[in-house]
Amino acid sequence: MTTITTDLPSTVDETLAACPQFRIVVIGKSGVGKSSLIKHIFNVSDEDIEISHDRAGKADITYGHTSEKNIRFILHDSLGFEPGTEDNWKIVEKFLRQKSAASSPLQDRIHAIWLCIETPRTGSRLQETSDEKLLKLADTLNIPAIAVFTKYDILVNEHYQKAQEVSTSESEIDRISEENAGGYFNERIKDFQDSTQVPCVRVSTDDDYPEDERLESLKKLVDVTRQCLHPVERELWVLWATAQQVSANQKVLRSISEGSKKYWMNLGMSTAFDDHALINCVARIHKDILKVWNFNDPLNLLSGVDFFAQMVQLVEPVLNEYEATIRFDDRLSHYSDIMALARAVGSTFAQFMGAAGISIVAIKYLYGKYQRIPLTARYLGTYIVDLTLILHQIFTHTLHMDPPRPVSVEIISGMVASHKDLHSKVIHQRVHAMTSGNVTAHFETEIADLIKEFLKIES
Ligand SMILES: Nc1nc2c(ncn2[C@@H]2O[C@H](COP(=O)(O)OP(=O)(O)OP(=O)(O)O)[C@@H](O)[C@H]2O)c(=O)[nH]1
Ligand SMILES: [Mg+2]
Repeated sequence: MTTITTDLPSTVDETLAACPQFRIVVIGKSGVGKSSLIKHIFNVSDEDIEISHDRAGKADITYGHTSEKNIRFILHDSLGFEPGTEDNWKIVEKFLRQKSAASSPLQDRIHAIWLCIETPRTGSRLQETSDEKLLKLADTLNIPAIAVFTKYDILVNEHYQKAQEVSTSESEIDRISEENAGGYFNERIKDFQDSTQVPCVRVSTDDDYPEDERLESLKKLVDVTRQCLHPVERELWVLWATAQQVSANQKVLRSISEGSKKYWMNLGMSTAFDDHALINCVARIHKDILKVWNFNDPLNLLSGVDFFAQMVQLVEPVLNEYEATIRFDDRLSHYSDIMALARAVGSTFAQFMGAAGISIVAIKYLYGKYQRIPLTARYLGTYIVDLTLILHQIFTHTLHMDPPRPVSVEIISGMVASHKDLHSKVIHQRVHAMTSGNVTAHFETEIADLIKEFLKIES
């Protein structure tokens, strides 16, 4: 797919230049569910990161697994410390010490550790001195660590069988088993939590576990991980939001904060875009938002000209009033006019937009110089809200699929169409109201608030 281009530098690339990949260590016994967790959180397959349990016993913590499907993380996979693997402790300890020195660059350091432990069940042991030793070391080295209790669904299933003895209603059995499993879990991990003081998160990646509960458990892990990141390393907040593939809200909040650093600031009234064609500004905003979402998009559909043309078409009604002020001759959108304009601006994309049915007024407006006028604020503001809501819908739609979940032409078109039917009119009216008088100095905050209001995100 031909992708859109822009000559403006990317803010997200600037933020992530010092540390482009989130380095995570995942430790746990063979079969505990490490690879399954990684697949779901980072939206990759076993083959993508060359890890599978067929290689049990061969996990080498010093090896950084990366994936082309998600370039924003590096995984260090390690077995736990079962009896007879004392050498492994020494290897892990040496590696953690090496990779945590405050003197080394942020990108070389370990940013978080997930210690995976199987969720305790009736009759199973939980406390392992080696686990506690590891968490103590992480604390000493100032590496954020989280205890991740895997296969939580098995515990719920145990309680499901008990709940069947007290109720016959399916929904009641589900409710009772979730509640009792939760109570049992909290009781079982209490001593561990008290002695280690690390956050404990229970997760499941099992297909048979209700989807809502499964996704909630994974989102919780993503949110807790984010909360553990040191506030002094704020670029890690953006990086984590970009790397993880479970929480849409983190993507939205970080694309807002990245946008607000430069290109969204005083939207329509800032000098950041002076001397550039408006289309370059829109393309920059579009591509920077995409960088934070970091979709599994091997065909570059979301940065491709087709989707960009769909977006331009969606936002086109914003130009209606402007169109009315243009002379009739200028409004003609004959194919020959578009070809002449395309030749004038030297763009095959302009031809493409013409062929896609976008009016010559819109094309002229986009290929004209960026102007500091309320219409520009309205256009860019509407574009940002529409794009963010559509990406949110694509993301949450694909979240229901098994990883890896690449985007497709059908999914994108479907989400654009449903957004157009359900939300775009209201959004256009709301942004129009914000820009009908003087545009406020912090218009970008109003735009961000509108996005959060629609998505019911509290920040
Ligand atoms: N019921 C249930 N099974 C799971 C869950 N997560 C993983 N499994 C199963 O547990 C087995 C081992 O999972 P892996 O993800 O390969 O475990 P691992 O920790 O990577 O194992 P090694 O690579 O050998 O160290 C597989 O059969 C998974 O399907 C879960 O949340 N619930
Ligand atoms: Mg594995």
